[in-house]
Amino acid sequence: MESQAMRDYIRQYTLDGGPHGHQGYSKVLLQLFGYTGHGKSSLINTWKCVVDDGPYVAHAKVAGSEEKPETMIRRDYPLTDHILVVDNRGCVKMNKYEIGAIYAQLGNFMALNEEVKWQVGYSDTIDAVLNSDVLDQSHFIVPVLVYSANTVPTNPEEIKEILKAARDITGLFPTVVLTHECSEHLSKVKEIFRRMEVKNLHSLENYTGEDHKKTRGKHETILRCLQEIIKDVEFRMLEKLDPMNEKIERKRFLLEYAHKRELEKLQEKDKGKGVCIIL
Ligand SMILES: Nc1nc2c(ncn2[C@@H]2O[C@H](COP(=O)(O)OP(=O)(O)OP(=O)(O)O)[C@@H](O)[C@H]2O)c(=O)[nH]1
Ligand SMILES: [Mg+2]
Repeated sequence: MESQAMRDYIRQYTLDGGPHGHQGYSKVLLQLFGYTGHGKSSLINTWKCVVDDGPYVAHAKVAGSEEKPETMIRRDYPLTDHILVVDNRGCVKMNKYEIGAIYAQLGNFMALNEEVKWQVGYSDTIDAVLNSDVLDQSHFIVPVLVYSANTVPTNPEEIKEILKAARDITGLFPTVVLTHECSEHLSKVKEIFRRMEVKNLHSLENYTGEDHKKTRGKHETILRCLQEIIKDVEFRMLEKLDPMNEKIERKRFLLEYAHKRELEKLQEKDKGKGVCIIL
C-alpha cells in the first residue's frame, strides 16, 4: 500500500466499523512499555510525524542519553481522533516491583498525567485496583513492547514472561517494535524475539531531534507498522467481546500477581528464621 493509503486507513479507523459495533470501547489505546532508553517517547514523536504528515515535533520529551531514565509521568498523546498512544514509565531493572508497575500501567490501573511510582507492597496494588473505578477504563488496550536492537537480550526468559503476562492482562499478545533498526545486532535480536514466538515483530529507525530527515523508506516502514497494529485491532473486533468482564479479569490478574509476590517476599524473609509458610 502507498503511504497515503496507509495514512488514510490509520486516520479513518474507528472502533465501530465491525459487525458488533464499538462493543463499549471508546478509543484504541496503544500502550508503549519496555526498558528505559529504548525509544518509547521517540516512537510517539515518530508516529505523530508520519500520521500528521507534518514536521518532526518533540511532543514527548526524549532522553538526553539512553542511560538516564526520562519519562516518569504516564501521558497519552492523540494520534488520531480515535487512537491514543500512552508513553509509560520504562523499567530499569525489571524486578518484581517494576514488572508489577508495568502490569498496572498496561491494565490502566494508574492515572494518566501523574508520576508513576513503583508499588512496594500488596496494599499499594489493592489501592490501585480499588481506585481504578474512577479512571477511564473504556479503552481497547493494545500492548506494544519497544525494544532497542542495540541491546542483545541477555534474559530472553524474563522478556518472554513479561510478554505473556502483558497478553494475560490485555487479551492481546504484544506487538514488538525494535528501534535502532540500523544496529549491527538487528538480525540477532530479531531472531531472539522470533524464538519467543513473537508474531507481530517490526523494526524501524525512529525520527529523533538529531536526525529527522524524512525518507520515503522510513516513512513507509513506520506507517506499515502502525497499519498492522490497527489491522489486528480490526480483526479482534470481529469477535464478540466483553469489556466489563475483561476489566474484572485484569483486576484478578494484578491482585494475584501482587499476592504471589508478597508471599515470595515473606518466604524469603522467613527462610533464615526456619518458619514454613503453607501456600
Ligand atoms: N539512532 C536512533 N536513536 C534513537 C532511536 N530511538 C530512540 N533513540 C535515541 O535514544 C535515546 C532514548 O530515547 P527515548 O525515546 O527517550 O527512550 P524512552 O524509552 O522514552 O526512555 P525513558 O523515557 O527513559 O523510559 C534518545 O537519545 C533518542 O534520541 C532510534 O530508532 N535510532
Ligand atoms: Mg520516554
